[in-house]
Amino acid sequence: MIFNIEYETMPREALESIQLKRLQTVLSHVYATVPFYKKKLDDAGILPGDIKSLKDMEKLPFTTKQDLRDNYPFGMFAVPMANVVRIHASSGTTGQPTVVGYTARDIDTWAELMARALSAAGATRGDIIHNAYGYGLFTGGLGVHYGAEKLGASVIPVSGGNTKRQAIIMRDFKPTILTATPSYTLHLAEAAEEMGISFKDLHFKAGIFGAEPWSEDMREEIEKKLNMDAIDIYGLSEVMGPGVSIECLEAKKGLHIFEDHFIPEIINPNTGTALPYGDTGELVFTTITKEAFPVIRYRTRDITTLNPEPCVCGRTHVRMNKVSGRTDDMLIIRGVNVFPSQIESVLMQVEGVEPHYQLIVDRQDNLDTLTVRVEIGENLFSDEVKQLQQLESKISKDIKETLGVSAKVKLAEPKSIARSEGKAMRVIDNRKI
Ligand code: DLL
Repeated sequence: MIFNIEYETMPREALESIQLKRLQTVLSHVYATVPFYKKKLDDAGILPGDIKSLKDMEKLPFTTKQDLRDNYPFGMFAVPMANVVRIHASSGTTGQPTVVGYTARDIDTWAELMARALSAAGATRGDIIHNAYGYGLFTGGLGVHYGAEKLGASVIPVSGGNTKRQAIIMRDFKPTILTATPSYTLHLAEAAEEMGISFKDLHFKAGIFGAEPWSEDMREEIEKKLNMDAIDIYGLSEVMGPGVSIECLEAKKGLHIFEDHFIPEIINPNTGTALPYGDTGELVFTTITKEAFPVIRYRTRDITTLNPEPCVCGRTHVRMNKVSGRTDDMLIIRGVNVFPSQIESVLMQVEGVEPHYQLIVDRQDNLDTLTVRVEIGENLFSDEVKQLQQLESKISKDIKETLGVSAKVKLAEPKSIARSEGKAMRVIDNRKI
């Protein structure tokens, strides 16, 4: 089912004409209400009225995470505080948190888009949604929650953590859709298994996984192990939260961006030049319907590619490929660029290796070293030391052949790598300390 068939299957020309009108309105709005945007546009010598086509967007200056931090906490809000009904914030693990606000209409828009997203993943009002995204300042929990209610589904607001209780709820309430980070899902499955609850006997038809990068191979692993369709959902607090884009159940190939609300661009992260469809680069978003916290050409740091080809599902909105990583998560190991998700892909191909891993980067004698710690299953763990050493060498060789980078592989005991209740921390970069 397509929740909002009119907008999601709109011919390109009609969509672009709506986008332009909305863009012009949002530009006038931020120019009049947010001193940061007024100054940025004045400095660039551009007035909102100068943007006469979507192509003209390239003239607009970018907005960066640093800009949001400089205006902490509410300096980027484009409406008076009296009109803000909700505040969320990013966790701020890499610095000052970024704070975002929503008007009542923004909350409605978000609920509508999340309902559209859930429906693209096959959810209907008859579904029971087990929502294990964290509730709180993180946008995952409440974002999915409002969308599920808007769709008319039954939502279980279980949030992250309390994993054993979650397993019992999954067994007893018989939810049909799971929403969680992929890493927490694996943890949940493992805990359930230990309690004698197998996902194969549960009632899930689909899982809607996002908030962190996960590879195609991880999808295969989850689908096989947990017996459900695994759908990728993407979003970020600065742009709205979950529900900026999602894969459709029909194709499961690329995430449709809700282009009637967000204009995506791909740029070269080093030069800032806009790139054509099909090229890989940094994803940039302009929000065109938000009231409290619009962003103009916001640099996400996420790396992907846009694909405008028609989709079997009938949606006309452009698709973004699975995010391979963030510009700031990319490891440069002796000059070779590596994303954690690429290592994940290699690991997932190895028989007996579990989807729990950690990448440790060090610098020894001015040389970068990469150590990959990966868990093995109980079956392998009982093997002879020699066999395990052979496996380590094999994985190391696979990584070298596939990615061109040398890595030391250390097999870890089953369940020895810390599990996440939200976003997984895969990389320990000791070079930064
Ligand atoms: O993670 C919103 C969200 C919640 C999305 C639930 C999907 C599901 P933030 O905490 O602001 O918002 O983190 C945003 O997470 O810029 C990406 O780097 C990463 N990210 C989000 N979804 C995906 C995904 C939420 N599907 C940042 N694949 C983004 C890869 C993702 N990375």
